[in-house]
Amino acid sequence: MNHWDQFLGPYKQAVDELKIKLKSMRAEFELLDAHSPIEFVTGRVKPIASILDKANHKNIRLEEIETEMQDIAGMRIMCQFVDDIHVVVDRLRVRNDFRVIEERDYISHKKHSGYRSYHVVIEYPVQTIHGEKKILAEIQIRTLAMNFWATIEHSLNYKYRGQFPEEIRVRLQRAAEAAFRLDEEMSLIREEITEAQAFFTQKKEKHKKTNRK
Ligand code: 0O2
Ligand code: 0O2
Repeated sequence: MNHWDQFLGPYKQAVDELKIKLKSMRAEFELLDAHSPIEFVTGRVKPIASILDKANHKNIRLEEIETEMQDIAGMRIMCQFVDDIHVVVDRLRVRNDFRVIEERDYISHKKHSGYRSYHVVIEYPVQTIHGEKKILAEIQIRTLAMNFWATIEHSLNYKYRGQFPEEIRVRLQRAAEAAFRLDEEMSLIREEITEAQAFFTQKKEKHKKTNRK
C-alpha cells in the first residue's frame, strides 16, 4: 500500500461516516417538520494533486499538512434559506461525536471575491485497527444560491488560475450581489414557500398511503 493511501484512509473513512451522520440529521428534521433546514449533503476527500497544490501555494510542509490543512476531508451542507444555516450550525455545536474547533463566518464577512459560506472546522475521531486517530475536517454550510455562485466561480478560477480578466471579475461581483439578493428575497417569502412545501409533502404522503392500500 502506498504512503498516500495509508495517509488518506482515515480521511476517507471520516467522509463516509460524516455523510451518513449529516444525511441522518436531514432525515430526522424531515420526520419532525415538513421543512428541513438541510437540502442536501455532499462530501469528498481532497484529491492528492489539490493537496500538493494548496501545500505549495500556502507554504505548508508535507509533515505539517495533518494540522495545517483543515479541508482534506470536506463536507458541504446545502440549505434553502440563510436562517437554516444557523439552525444547522447550532446542531453541529452540540454533538458529542466530534468537536468544533473553529468557525469562519463568510456570511457576515464575505470574502473579497464575493464568496459567502459558513465554515466549521471539526476534530473528528476515526476508529482504526491501530486505535483512534483524530483528524480535522471542514464543513461548509451554505444556501443553494451561495453554492451556485461558488461552484461557477470555482470552475472559472480553475480556468484562469485566479487571474480573472476584468470583465469576468466584474460580472462575478455582480453575480455575487445577485445571489445575495436572491437569498434576501427568498427569506422574505419564506413563510409562503415553506407552507407550499408542507402542503406538497402532505399530498405526496397521502398519495403514497392510498397506493399502499
Ligand atoms: P439523494 O437521495 O439523491 O439526495 P458517494 O457517491 O457514495 O460518494 P453521494 O452522497 O452519492 O456519495 O455523492 P456526493 O457527491 O457526496 O453527493 C451528492 C448528493 O448530493 C446526491 O445525493 C445528490 O443527489 C445530491 N445533490 C447534488 N446536487 C443537488 C442539488 O442541486 N439538489 C439536491 N436536492 N440534491 C443534490 P444522494 O446521496 O445520491 O442522495
Ligand atoms: P476545494 O476543494 O477546491 O474547494 P484559503 O484556501 O487560503 O482560501 P483556508 O484557510 O484553507 O483558506 O480556509 P477557508 O477559506 O475557510 O476555506 C477554503 C475553502 O473554502 C476553499 O477550498 C473553497 O472550497 C472555499 N472557498 C474559499 N474562498 C473561496 C472563493 O473565493 N471562491 C470559491 N468558489 N470557494 C472558496 P479550496 O482549497 O479551494 O479547495
